[in-house]
Amino acid sequence: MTIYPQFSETEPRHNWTRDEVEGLFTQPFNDLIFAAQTVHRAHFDANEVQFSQLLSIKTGGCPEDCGYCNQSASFDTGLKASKLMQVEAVLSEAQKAKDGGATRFCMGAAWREPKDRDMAAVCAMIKGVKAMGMETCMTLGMLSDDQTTKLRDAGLDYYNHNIDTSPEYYDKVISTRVFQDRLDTLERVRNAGMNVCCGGIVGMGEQDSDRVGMLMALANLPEHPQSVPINALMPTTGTPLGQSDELHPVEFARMIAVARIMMPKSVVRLSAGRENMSDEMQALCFLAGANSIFVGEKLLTTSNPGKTHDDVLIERLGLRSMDAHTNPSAHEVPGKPAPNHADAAE
Ligand code: SAM
Ligand code: DTB
Ligand code: SF4
Repeated sequence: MTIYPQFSETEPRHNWTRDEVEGLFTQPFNDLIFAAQTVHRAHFDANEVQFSQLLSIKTGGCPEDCGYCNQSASFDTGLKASKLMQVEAVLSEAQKAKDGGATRFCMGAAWREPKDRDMAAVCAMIKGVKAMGMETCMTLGMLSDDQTTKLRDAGLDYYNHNIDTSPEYYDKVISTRVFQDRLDTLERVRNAGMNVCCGGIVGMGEQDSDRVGMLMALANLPEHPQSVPINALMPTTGTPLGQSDELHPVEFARMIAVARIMMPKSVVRLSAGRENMSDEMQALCFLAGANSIFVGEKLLTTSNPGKTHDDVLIERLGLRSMDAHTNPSAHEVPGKPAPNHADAAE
């Protein structure tokens, strides 16, 4: 009789084989959750969750055709496009997020890549949010070397750039870029010394093998992404994937648990899709090793449970807020002093 499952290694590894990962996914659920909790507790306080808040700083009209996204100009979703927000307006939203309990602020733009003329405003947003003491994250699409350096010098803590699905399923979801484009930007971000936030979406009609492939692609990167968002598709009418079947809650929890085991020191984020999840399902995800959620009424453009509901759930589960800058896998991104700074003059 097996009383205890095989414990997984609790230190990061980068040589996961398909057989091993399939083995993790298909073990009995209780064994999987036990292993995930064991790995989780080796590096994190199991009752701490990071509260992050999103803001869409530039909405809609995107030239890419990601089949899940209501912000693509290729699909008629009824979403109104808008220009890049003013820096002051972004900082005012960040302050509200902080007052509401968020310790991390993630700014997203519906761009294929930023325009150089927008970089000064984007960097001012980073500096302003950082000065409030929150962790900063941005997701702006593909980056050039120069843009990457500018973000790093502004002190950006994390750059979010998802691989979204397996390399094999990628061209069924997106035709305007290839998987390697994503890897190239991730490499730039990593080499510049920023922390990487990279994950994907489930419930897009992918096979079990695609969920295996996606986690292998993430965990076998030269460094584990310090932050791994697992999104449940928020289906929108008008997008090619708007009618996809939801993944069963147990399969979703398995995805979180396997991500936790494969990337033991990373913050695993229970990201989009909480609006459609029961409290019990979310509790299962925390048990599986998720330790961050997006708070607030809205994600970027779609709805989220909101503070009233979340506060009750968080209290019911006895969860506490994780302090900013305590991710054990992340490094500090100090930013470059302004040219007139005393140290810079040396
Ligand atoms: N345009 C940039 C990009 O794609 O990298 C940044 C913004 S984009 C909205 C950020 C991420 O949000 C995507 O990579 C995808 O993983 C996620 N996302 C977008 N639409 C979603 C949806 N309907 N459901 C779940 N996740 C979604
Ligand atoms: C991530 O993986 N999920 C967040 C964040 N990174 C940028 C975005 C979720 C977006 C969900 C659809 C929307 O609200 O527009
Ligand atoms: Fe554009 Fe990002 Fe949406 Fe793709 S996911 S259509 S790149 S905003």
